[in-house]
Amino acid sequence: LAGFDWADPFRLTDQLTEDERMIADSARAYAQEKLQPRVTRAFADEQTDPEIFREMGQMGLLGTTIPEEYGGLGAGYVSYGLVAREIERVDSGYRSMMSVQSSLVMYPIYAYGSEEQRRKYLPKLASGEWIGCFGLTEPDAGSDPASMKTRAEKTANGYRLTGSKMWISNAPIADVFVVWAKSDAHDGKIRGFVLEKGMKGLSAPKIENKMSLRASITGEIVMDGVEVGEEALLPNIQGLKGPFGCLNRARYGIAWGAMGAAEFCWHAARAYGLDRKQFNRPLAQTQLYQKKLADMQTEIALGLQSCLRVGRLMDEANAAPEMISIIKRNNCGKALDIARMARDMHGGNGISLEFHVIRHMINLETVNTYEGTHDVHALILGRAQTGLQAFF
Ligand code: TGC
Ligand code: FAD
Repeated sequence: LAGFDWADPFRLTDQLTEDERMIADSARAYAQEKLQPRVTRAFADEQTDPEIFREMGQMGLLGTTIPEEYGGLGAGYVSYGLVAREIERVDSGYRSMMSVQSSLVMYPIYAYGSEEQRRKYLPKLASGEWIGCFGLTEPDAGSDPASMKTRAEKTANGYRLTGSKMWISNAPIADVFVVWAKSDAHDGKIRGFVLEKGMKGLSAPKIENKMSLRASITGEIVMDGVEVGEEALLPNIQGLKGPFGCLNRARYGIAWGAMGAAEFCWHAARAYGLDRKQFNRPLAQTQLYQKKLADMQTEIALGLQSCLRVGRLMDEANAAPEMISIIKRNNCGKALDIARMARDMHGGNGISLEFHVIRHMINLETVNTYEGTHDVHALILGRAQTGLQAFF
């Protein structure tokens, strides 16, 4: 029988291509060398450094799946997932910054945009020169985006947008805003628009005092009669499947990312237990400690393997959204459990930012909620297997 690598139980690495390994290695080197040293301060001070977008752009970490002719890396979804895992090993907020830019801003412009929109926006978003945000959620429309109130009225030359979006990652520092609104000119159907910083009537105030995802800035988007031309409309999509098409990609990335945060917590708990002695022996030599480590290892090994399977299907354009609901829901929930367990295993030190586990734990509360809450994904899966709608 072959040997066992405790840190890679199912030998995920062996299942990757040479290119995928290289992309993961360079994302890991960047994240560990450049992000890890500044995350504690950024989280404590609730500071987002826009320079990180430029750095990620230089490393080719923005728009991993977007073709090279538009500035992307032209790689597959497994590569994108591996990048998310490495960035979130440091902080879910940094992964959020990356995945909003890649899946929620670059992807819709690439998939639903005109050739002019692609050429205008994608290269600058890929390099990180421009920062993007995605406005779907509203103060009164979270899990139920179909009830959004934002409206686009037809004008002589284009549209006038009125409404407000809530809880929008990157918004206060964004140059490019992909927003979704019900359009009078299209029978009230949901349409996507690309707005730009500085447009009259557009503002993005910061949401203060977040206790989670503090290294990633979040804001509102206020649209007070923002007038845009026809060229701001994303021409090639209408209806909720527009934003959902983006969410499929982002949710998939989150499933990998959450496992990165969980792996950090698992490794930290193992190292802590080997180092710390109580009752004259290492904590790691107690049965309860080892059981917790075994639970973490098992859930992470299964979670990563499921991500790889769905990623391979995405690369074949053969994945169903329900598969993504399974891995987003389960991996976020499991990562949150693992982070809480790791926090406990660190004892009093576990509540200090210096040991990182409580930061991951607090961040994962958001990750479990955004992009469809844990329970909303249960309802998606319940509907898929019973045929019965339980949302309302
Ligand atoms: P429903 O009737 O299910 O569907 C309406 C239309 O949309 C289509 N559709 C999908 N298309 C592609 N992929 C999917 N996953 C799709 N899900 C639905 C569907 O086929 C239909 O199309 P058509 O042509 O027939 O009209 O819609 P519903 O209103 O009943 O939906 C209910 C529910 C709960 C499933 C849905 O609304 C939902 O998923 N809610 C959660 C909302 C959410 O995820 N918001 C995320 C906001 S963005 C964010 O959080 C970013 S954080 C990122 C970061 O910082 O990292
Ligand atoms: P609600 O929908 O009000 O849900 C509250 C609770 O009720 C949850 O437990 C939910 O599971 C439960 N619930 C809801 N409906 C049902 C039902 N039918 N049956 C049973 N239980 C139900 N949005 C964007 O558009 N863009 C972004 O960039 C973005 N970034 C975010 C960043 C952060 C830090 C956060 C916290 C959120 C972000 N969001 C973003 C918003 C996020 O997607 C929403 O918070 C999420 O979809 C949940 O919506 P809500 O907060 O309105 O909660």
